[in-house]
Amino acid sequence: MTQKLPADFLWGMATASYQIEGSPAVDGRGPSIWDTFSHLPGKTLDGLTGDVATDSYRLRKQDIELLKAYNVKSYRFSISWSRIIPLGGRNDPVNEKGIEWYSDLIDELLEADIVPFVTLYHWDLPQALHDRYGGWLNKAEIAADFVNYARLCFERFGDRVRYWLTFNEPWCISILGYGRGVFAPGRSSDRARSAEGDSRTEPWIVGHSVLIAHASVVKLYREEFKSQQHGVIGITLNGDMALPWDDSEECRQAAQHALDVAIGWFADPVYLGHYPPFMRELLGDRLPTFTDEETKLVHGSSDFYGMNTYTTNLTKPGGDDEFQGNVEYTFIRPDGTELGTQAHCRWLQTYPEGFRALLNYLWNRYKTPIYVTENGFAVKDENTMPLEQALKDTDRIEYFQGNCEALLKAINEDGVDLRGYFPWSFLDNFEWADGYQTRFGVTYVDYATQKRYPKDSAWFLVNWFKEHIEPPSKSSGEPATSALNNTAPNGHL
Ligand code: PNW
Repeated sequence: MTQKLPADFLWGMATASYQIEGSPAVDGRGPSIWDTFSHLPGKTLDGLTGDVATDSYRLRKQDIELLKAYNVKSYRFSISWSRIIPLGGRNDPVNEKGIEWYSDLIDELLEADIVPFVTLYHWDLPQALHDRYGGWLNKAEIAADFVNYARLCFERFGDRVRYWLTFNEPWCISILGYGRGVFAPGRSSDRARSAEGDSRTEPWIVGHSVLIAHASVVKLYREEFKSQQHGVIGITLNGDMALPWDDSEECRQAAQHALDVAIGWFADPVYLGHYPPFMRELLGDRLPTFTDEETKLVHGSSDFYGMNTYTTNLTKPGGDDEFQGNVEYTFIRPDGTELGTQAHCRWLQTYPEGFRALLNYLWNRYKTPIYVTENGFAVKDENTMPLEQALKDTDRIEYFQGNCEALLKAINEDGVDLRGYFPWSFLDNFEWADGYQTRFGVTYVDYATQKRYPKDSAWFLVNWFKEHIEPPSKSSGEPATSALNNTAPNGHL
């Protein structure tokens, strides 16, 4: 018998505001740290920015038509904070035009029977808050402003949104933004890169602020909105599987250290109530401590586990990169073979067994229902191929086929409570510091014309989910596919 996914399994495609919207100054939007950063010389590949991106602010209706053609059940997008509060702060004016745009998007998705899955923060902090008090470096101020922004979103969109994500990938926000200095705001101890910053302390301070801001917003939602709006809210963490390079105890330990810093840094406080002991060992008093009150606030502050994952690393002890737990990563096995197919990005190879192993690791450790909110592959050199060739994206299909089969087994054979899957990304888009050469889309975007062309992988996914999701049972009242009536997942949520 072929294995199936439950009728209410949520699958869809994902994007983020700054990566697709463009129109940075239209309808009163204020600048974000990514506008500033991407316009500085030398920060992004080819010096490119999100000024136009996939022009999705203007092409919203067209994009929704394409989502309909793909028959997705859900669409994950993020709200640009500075579109709806241009200066970002709790005493700053609200921009009704920006609110209207997202409100229309939500209405149009619901009309198309597509469930909105909304991220509040996908890295585009209002520049004014960075200038005013240092943004994420100032825990008390940023938490209060983030709560105010989230409240506005719940008030204005929460009657129609059942799935909320507070943050996308706090590890990336902290380490890439304040440690390595490769993402906005680009702070680092490396003075060749940045005039300001302290990579030894700031990432851990920022991570702590993000956890407090996240948990404060979840508290607000649960206390003031959940009983009327019936949604679920959680955080989404990046994290790739780490497997020991060989079967030595040292490599096994290295794998756990890698997971502790990549995932446990945020997941342990949220689901277990404390930072991983290894991080305290690694960082000493550079890692902030939670007050008792903060521990209470943070512990249990996510209704589900939002999982962004791309690859698997083989781990050996060594190196002095504390951002990956003083662990060395490789894709080359002891026998010299490579783990899988190489993507355009150095850090990404296919490895479905690792994806299944990570689902099991997270389920066993945190015992919380999982939504895979990002998973995807950038085909090597896709950007320089003729269009017809780029559309035949067999490496991406291989990647998704492997991971889809893996998730099916994780659910049916391993008993993992996995409730949704969102390939990254709906469209090729602005890949941050990597500009536009790295294409993660299942839809090709010709940036000269802004025309969209479905790649073969898009149709692969469409057909795969059509074949594998059980039809809604006739006995249950509401059809499971009705977006408006899609209630919160049941169980202990
Ligand atoms: C995620 N790394 O970021 C983001 O959520 C997306 O916005 C992004 O487009 C996508 O993955 C693809 O990169 C990451 O260096 C950025 O390991 C960098 C890394 C991982 C994830």
